[in-house]
Amino acid sequence: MADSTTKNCLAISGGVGGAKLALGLSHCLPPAKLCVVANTGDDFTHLGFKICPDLDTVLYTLADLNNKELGWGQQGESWNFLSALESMGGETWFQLGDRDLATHCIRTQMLGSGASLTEVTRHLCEVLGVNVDLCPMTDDHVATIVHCEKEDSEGGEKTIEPMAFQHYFVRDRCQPTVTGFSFEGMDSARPSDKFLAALESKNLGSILICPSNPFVSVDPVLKLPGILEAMKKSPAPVIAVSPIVGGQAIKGPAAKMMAELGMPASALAVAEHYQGRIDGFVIDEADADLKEEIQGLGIPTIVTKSVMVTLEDRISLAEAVLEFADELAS
Ligand code: FO1
Repeated sequence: MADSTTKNCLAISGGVGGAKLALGLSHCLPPAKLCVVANTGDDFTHLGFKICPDLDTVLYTLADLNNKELGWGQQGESWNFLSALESMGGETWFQLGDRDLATHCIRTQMLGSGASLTEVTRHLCEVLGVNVDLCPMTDDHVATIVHCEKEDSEGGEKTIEPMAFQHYFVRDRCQPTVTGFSFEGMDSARPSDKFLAALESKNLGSILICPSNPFVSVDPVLKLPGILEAMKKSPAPVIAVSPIVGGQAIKGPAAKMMAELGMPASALAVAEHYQGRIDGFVIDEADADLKEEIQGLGIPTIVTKSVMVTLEDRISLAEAVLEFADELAS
């Protein structure tokens, strides 16, 4: 068996695609060998609760509690809180299920008494029986801001309006036209200790960028001060899995964002976006014809089945990526 089973793996995850690959990896590696770092740029405080969508999507997926239809929150949810809230005139555009609410309540309470987001996440993993090392990219405040085109009421000249991520993603259903992104708090944010420790581990064999949105799920992680330098210093190869297959995003607004940013929604454009920050790239069989061009960027590339429908798909993609890491490392 490739020696990746003895090497540590660090997976950078955001959203559903990241959680799927994280699950596949958790079936290939002993828990102590897998660290999953989740984007926290989507986090926000809503109705007084601290909500961490990308952490919770991985947490629930690894605990097999995730709502597979919605892609967020828990399966078998009840919505009594939300309907009571609605009857009282509360904000219900961001739907909080009753079980999911317990997570936000515990997290808000622990943060309020001084715990770090890392400590909160460790507690949630413990109580939900998740023994993979899941941690936030940072314990500091970082908020992804989506810059959107705004027509003034008379339909006159267009202005650009900075929008909080969840307002863009959920309240406005990703409809606004995106012109760019910024990350509030980034300059003074520090990577979490767990993230840095995983990156600096002597036994690190692979750093995987999961098939997540490059702009709003991956870039916030890579833009944390010191991370790119630490990744370059590490002997472990950095491998990204394309979230774009056949010109489409498997889930979410990545393809729409790329079009609005003037980029073709293709795996090649994703590779160009990551160029200089990755050592290898993974594309789906549907995009096999792009392999030469991507390798022409100086990025070794493998073609495999990257669309994950079943658990077996998740596991075989994880195996393919770990094997690729071993090849690049040797
Ligand atoms: N996404 C939606 O499209 N609608 C929702 O009402 C919604 C609620 C929600 C509650 C908790 C949570 O952790 C995630 C939730 N999401 C919802 C998804 C969330 O906006 C996204 O998962 C990320 O921010 C982007 O990956």
